[in-house]
Amino acid sequence: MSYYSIKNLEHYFKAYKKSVKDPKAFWDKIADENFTWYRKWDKVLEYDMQEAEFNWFDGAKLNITKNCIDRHLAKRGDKTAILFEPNDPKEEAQHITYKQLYERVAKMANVLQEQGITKGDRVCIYLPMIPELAVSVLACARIGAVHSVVFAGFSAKALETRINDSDCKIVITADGGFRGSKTIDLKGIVDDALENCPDVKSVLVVKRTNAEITMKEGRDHWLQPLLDMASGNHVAEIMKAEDPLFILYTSGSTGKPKGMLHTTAGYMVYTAYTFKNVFRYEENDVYWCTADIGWITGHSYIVYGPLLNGATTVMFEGVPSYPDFGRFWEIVEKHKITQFYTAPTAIRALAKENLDYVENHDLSSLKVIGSVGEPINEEAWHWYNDHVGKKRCPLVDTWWQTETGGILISPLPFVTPTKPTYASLPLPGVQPVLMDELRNEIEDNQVVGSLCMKFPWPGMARTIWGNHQRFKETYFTAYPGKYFTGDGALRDEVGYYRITGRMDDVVIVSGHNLGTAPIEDAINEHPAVAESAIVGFPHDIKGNALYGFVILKETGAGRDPNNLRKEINELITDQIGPIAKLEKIQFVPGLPKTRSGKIMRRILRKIAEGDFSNFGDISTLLNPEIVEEIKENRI
Ligand code: 6R9
Repeated sequence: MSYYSIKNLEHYFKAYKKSVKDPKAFWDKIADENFTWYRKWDKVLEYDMQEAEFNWFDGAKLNITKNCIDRHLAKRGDKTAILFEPNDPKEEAQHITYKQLYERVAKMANVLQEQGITKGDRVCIYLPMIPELAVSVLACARIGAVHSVVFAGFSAKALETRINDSDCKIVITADGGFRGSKTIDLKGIVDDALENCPDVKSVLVVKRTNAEITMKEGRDHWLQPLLDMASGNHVAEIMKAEDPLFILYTSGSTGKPKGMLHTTAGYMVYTAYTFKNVFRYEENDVYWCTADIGWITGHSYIVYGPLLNGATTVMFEGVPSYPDFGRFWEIVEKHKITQFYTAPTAIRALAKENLDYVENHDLSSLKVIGSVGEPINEEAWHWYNDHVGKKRCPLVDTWWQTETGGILISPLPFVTPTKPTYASLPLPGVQPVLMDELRNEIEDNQVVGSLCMKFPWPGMARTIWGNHQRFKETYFTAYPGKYFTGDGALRDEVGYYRITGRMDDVVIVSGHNLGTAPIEDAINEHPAVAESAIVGFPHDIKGNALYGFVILKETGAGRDPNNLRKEINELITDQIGPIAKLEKIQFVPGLPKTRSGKIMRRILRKIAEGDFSNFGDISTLLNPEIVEEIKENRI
């Protein structure tokens, strides 16, 4: 029996059972029947959960772009692969067929090789949501270079850290980017970042906004003339199953961002399989995920998963509010979108606006709607289900992470009955467990525990670039023998999972994971700041927003607090990006600390939330009196 495309609940249970009883046989068959290989594997899986070593499809040889593009050419050459919808609705959409995509990727691959990029080199991609972004990603994979896409909303400092951490040789960027009514000076940001990146030898620049920029002699090249000269054919590099495919940075709860490394064969098999089943993609569907390719959702479910299935995938350059709050629905109507995948923060923002924005558009093409990035609250779930899905389209609440490569827990449309706020059941091959503080498995229903995985799946990250020890410590030591997700969850009586949120110091603001530590580091650089602590608190639209508790030095005492607040947020914008700005800043004389000097964030979180009940035991604090004082002056 084939399990590549799950048809109904009984079929799902059979697949699931098989995948747990004999995971190797399960993945062997999926990999064997649905992809093109130069050589097949000798072993499906070898692993060691203690050492965090995973080896999937050992001995196999492949190129992921042969699977994303070449193999579709015979049957789907003239089918639209990428449908580009520009920021400005008056600019025409572009339909890039599989044939055209082949040629564009081939040209880009040839250009990269002419620039001296070879297998294993790291390439930083800092581009807005334009077709060249997907083309660059695929071109890297074509030649075996490791792409590191940095979200084009990150600051120069953040870009610099990421370029240096993975030692990128080249940066692909644009003269600028359009986002709603704004333009963003991407090239200027790259120039600033590169002042401290001595190893970057060349920069390729896409023309998008026609902004005036400076081109550094010998380093910077306009991309188009190079593409024009390049051949439209390219022989793909032959890659081993575990060769690196890409690095993508995600925030850690401490220190610098983690460069999660994904490899070739396992990631391919997993993203293709999950895309097919979670979105139930069928041949003439037009699938749209509103994420940015700068995040994992865009990697797995705008580029790789859809193209591996020969799908038409939409790339949207703009924002949901431009030119008005009807933009998403206008695009759904215009391109007759069948699967629509977005984030709760977008849903909450749109639900606040007049319902006419939705109702003025024909959404009857939709078949499946999805959510990702953070827990979707009940109100948002119902609004989305009622007004967008019209109670007719299953709403798939998909839980996963940068680290997991693909979706792990989600309903399958027309298969799994949905339940508001529940991500529901694990996908075949995924074995979640909930653990209590004593490291015992929680068997009871409705008890929150740490969400862990007790068995590997093909799409999981293999390491943190350059720091396997950190990978092991972050994910595989809290619960020995298991992968710890960092999330809390509970299970209901039928085995559905509900994700309750992060258990560490990562706050999800508008769907973006932000580690509080790097933001504190940024603030502490302000000459008037002595110390700071940042926590998340619930926010109507953003899901969470950031609340900063800041202790000032003597020098800050006489200063206008509002000016200080402005300066602090400017620092954060420079160091990390505007997404990390603080919603509220309270100046405090001290922070609640344990005797070992740890800030008691639990208490600060409660204060930020305005929940003054039950601070728990504060008697062990070094300075219990400070709690009262901070509470009194809460903003
Ligand atoms: C794909 C992505 C991962 C964190 C994850 C969790 C939260 C994502 C969720 C969800 C509840 C969902 N998260 N999807 N929480 N329900 N459906 O978002 O990756 O950016 O690495 O974030 O996002 O807390 O641990 P990433």
